[in-house]
Amino acid sequence: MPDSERSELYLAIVDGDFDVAAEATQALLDEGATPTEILDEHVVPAMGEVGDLFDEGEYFVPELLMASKAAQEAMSVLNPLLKQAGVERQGVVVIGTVKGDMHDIGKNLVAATLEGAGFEVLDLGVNVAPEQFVEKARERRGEKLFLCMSALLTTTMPQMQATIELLKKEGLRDEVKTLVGGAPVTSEFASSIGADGYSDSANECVAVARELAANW
Ligand code: B12
Repeated sequence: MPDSERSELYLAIVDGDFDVAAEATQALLDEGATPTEILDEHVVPAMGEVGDLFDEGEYFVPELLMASKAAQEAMSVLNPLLKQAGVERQGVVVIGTVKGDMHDIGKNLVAATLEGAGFEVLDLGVNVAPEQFVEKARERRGEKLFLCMSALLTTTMPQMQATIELLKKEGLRDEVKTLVGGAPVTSEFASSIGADGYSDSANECVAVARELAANW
């Protein structure tokens, strides 16, 4: 994208200027942009460019960390608004990034968007072991329960299958809908491990969860 078409927020994220990201987010809100538009048109594509720069060897881990901090500053302004937008209660979501994986920007976007769409969200954070997911699911038995797992590393994707297998072993599999996502995850992978749903974006995840809730 040429510099002239990039917003101040987009550039703040790509350049890792975390001290201006919150202010730039507020400026977009003041101009009338909705929180979802800001996510889809600024935060997510900017992180995509950061990923490309990393892939091309232009950026290294310190630049990634600065960019993530800037994206998180933007999210700190958007999260309360996404939550406020809440409508009728849709079900309970237990969400986390799988064991061995510390990436949480996408997971946090999905959590905030589901919360904004009316789901009660229990965020277990990062590096969540199968046992922790299953324990939390057991606590909320009897409700419309969604277990959402995020993975950004190919090496941690097998933890999703391990969690689904543990749900089966513990006799909980039929009571919980499992959704998986994260950059390396595909719908083929989701089907191959027996997950109930997959999406490559936070908004689409809401649509998938709503459909599953409607057909519970
Ligand atoms: C930011 C980042 C980091 C940050 C993370 C900060 C944070 N708090 O999250 C830091 C610097 C810490 C980091 C560390 C590492 N990283 Co990193 N990182 C990235 C980067 C650039 C962006 C990820 C991101 O935030 N994307 C933006 C979000 C919005 O997108 P997303 O996560 O995909 O989420 C969206 C969808 O996937 C979906 N989604 C996500 N979760 C879920 C869940 C459900 C249920 C559903 C339905 C949907 C869904 O919705 C989201 C919103 O639209 C990617 C590159 C890339 N292109 O992805 C590399 C990348 C993921 N990292 C990589 C690597 C290798 C590492 C390190 C091993 C580097 C190192 N040598 O130390 C460590 C691993 C640490 C660990 N154990 O986890 C590799 C992974 C390669 C692979 N094939 O496994 C990537 C792909 C970079 C690369 N090309 O090499 N990283």
